[in-house]
Amino acid sequence: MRKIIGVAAAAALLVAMTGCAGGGDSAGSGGDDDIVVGFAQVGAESGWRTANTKSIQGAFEDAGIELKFSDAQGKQENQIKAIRSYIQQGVDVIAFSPVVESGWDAVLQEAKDAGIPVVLTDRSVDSEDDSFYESFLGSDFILEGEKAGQWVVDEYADADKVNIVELQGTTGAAPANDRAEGFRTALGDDAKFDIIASQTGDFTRDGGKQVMEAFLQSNPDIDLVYAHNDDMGLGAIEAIEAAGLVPGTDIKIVTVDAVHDGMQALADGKINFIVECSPLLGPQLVDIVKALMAGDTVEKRIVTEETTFTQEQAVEALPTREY
Ligand code: GYE
Repeated sequence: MRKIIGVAAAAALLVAMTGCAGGGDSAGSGGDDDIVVGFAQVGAESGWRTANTKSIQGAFEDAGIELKFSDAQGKQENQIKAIRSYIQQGVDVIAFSPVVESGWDAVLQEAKDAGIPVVLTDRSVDSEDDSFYESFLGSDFILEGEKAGQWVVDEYADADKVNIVELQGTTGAAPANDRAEGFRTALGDDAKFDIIASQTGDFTRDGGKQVMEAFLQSNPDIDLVYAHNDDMGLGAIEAIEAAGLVPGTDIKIVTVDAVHDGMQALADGKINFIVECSPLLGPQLVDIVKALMAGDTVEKRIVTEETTFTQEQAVEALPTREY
């Protein structure tokens, strides 16, 4: 009898310990099985986003952590609704990639009041109060814009005049704001670089195509397209070809992301340079969630490491690319 009680007590202790390691306020018996994370995604606007969603869903599945996932279809109000619903459901951690930078303070305050830690992935918010979130995991978009601009400076070192058109990302989104800024910083005040037109293509292929068609109609003399992502660059390629011009030769193209279709176009000579932006944030997000649940401190800012690709480098990298 005593032995049976002993075994039961040991089992109860084990349950208590693993329950504790699982953390959060959800009681239960498993370890990571107990953690519930709510993730509010931007949408499915680009190849980057699709790869990002896949990385996040795959990483949580591998880790055995329950992930509630919502797709905001590019609308901030949908994301706010999703976050509110995660708060109501009492998830352990909320993660999201903010569609735009501003307008988050109210809902973030609600999460804070509910004691639910928030992790920003990919894009940041412009809130003054950084106690609204535990960590921001993602790229340095200003640096990406600077890398794109630096390539232009080097490529056109001997030119007298360079007419540039810019396909901007979603208006108000951190990567649109920052990639525009970084690019201009790199070009500096050299008057030979002239951004003759700049408009949003909303990070989509279709948007890039339509805006580029309009640019081509009103500007006969475009030297270069700077697209804030590959998808808009791919749309621009279609518009350029439809206008009877050769992308990569008649009009050069520099983009950001380095997703598979972009890298293929770079290898094919239709894009001239790509600045990488990694969407593979899932495993790191899982690590952050686990650390938060264990009560460990997490870095407030975790910057993704990334590189750049020329056409030759794309040919080499393509066969082993993960996305
Ligand atoms: O570059 C673009 C996507 O936020 C970094 O969003 C991300 C951007 C990415 O739609 O393709």
